[in-house]
Amino acid sequence: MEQHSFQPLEFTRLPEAEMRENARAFYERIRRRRTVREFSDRPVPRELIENAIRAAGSAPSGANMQPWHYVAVSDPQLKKRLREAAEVEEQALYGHRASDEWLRALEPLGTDASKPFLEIAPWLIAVFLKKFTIDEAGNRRKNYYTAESVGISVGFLLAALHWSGLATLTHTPSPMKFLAEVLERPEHERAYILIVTGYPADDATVPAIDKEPLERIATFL
Ligand code: IYR
Repeated sequence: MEQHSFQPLEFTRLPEAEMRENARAFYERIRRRRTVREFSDRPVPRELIENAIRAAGSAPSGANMQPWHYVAVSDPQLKKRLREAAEVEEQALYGHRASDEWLRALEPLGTDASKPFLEIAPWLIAVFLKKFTIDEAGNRRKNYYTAESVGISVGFLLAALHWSGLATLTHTPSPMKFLAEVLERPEHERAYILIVTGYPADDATVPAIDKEPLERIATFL
């Protein structure tokens, strides 16, 4: 393949004091993102979702293959179908599919097979991973580091939604095959995660959990 043309990097060098302040402010904001399971049905403008997906689409990816596809669902009928399909899988998961060890790990969160938020929240964003990209001529082009790339992109999406003032839930109904079926995605796309977003319910609660401090998660050499 021919090499890209190269252009000057757009980079703004900031005064160090401003960098420190930005680093602190970002941490203060992002650490307040919580996984929310109780949503308000208050509508959220589509523009917010579009811009969050644009942010996700700006993520780095293996050989810039951008191996993701985002399906944003606000249609009540589709949300109902997704909820019904998810609950069928989750009933099997909580009923017999999950190991005792897994169920014990979930116990503190108080989750169960009932997923009302899939109908209540104004937007569901289904994320698909593309092992291949099929071009206009129908040729399959292999993508690289797909799981890493989609994970990074979803990180951008979550940060963008939180930054916009929305609550998010990273939902991984298991198995997720129904997502591609209900949303009619092509066979080379695999469901990766379902992001639920909107305003939290007025009385939403979250588990009182904390994150490991820097010393526990990082080593500086
Ligand atoms: N998919 C199930 C179970 C579940 C699994 C994990 I790992 C979680 O962090 C939370 C839930 C559910 O959504 O209930």
